[in-house]
Amino acid sequence: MEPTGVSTPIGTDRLILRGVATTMKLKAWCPRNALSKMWRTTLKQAQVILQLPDWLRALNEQQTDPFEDVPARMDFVIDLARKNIERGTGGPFGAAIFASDTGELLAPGVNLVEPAHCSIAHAEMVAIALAQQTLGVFDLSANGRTCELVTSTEPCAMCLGAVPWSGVHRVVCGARGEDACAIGFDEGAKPTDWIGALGERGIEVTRDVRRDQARTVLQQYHTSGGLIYNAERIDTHRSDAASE
Ligand code: AZG
Ligand code: ZN
Repeated sequence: MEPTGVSTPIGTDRLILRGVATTMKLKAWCPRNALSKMWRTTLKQAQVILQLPDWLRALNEQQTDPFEDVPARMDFVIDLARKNIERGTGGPFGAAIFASDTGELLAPGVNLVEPAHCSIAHAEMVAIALAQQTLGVFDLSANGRTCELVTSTEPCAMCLGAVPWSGVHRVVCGARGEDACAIGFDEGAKPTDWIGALGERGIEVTRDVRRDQARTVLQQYHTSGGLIYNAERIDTHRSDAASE
């Protein structure tokens, strides 16, 4: 069935948001320069689809047993990261949302930045959004649920920002941000005491679970020539920028 709007719960394999833009050149009224040709972006047929790779959809359907403990949950997301690079379906990051008490897998996520042409499609964001779509809530703590985000590499600045609004009660991390930076990823500026800041909001952080294994996947990606897809920036603070 074709999507008709925002936030339609459709299962754990696909996330549809509004907003595919078409860019076209058209004549438009421009207040400063009178009528001029300019690029305008329209939002007709607006949708963004983040779809899990086929292998992960299949794996998710088979995966019915709960994950009893934290190391088992971490092994699962590290395996997602490894498979994501081996199958060529995205960057070296895996994540998942689990029900903390039962260990039920609520939604997996892998990094889809490159295949989805979407800079926000980090593994953690995909897992959070899919869990919310599946449960039909924007807050994973709704209905008394206690959920945790387990991620093969600790959250970057963007994903860290998303955590308090997701409703998770705990974040479990494998590799450290510095391990991702060591192979060239830009993980953004995080508060020095980001763990304390989450703690003040009642969100516990557990670090370094299977760190060596998680770091090995990052290094495997690097040595196999995987794309390090940081944005190219124009440095507006350069002293010579104005003269160019
Ligand atoms: C990333 N860091 C994490 N933790 N997860 C992703 O999906 C990333 N993509 N780039 N840096
Ligand atoms: Zn991120």
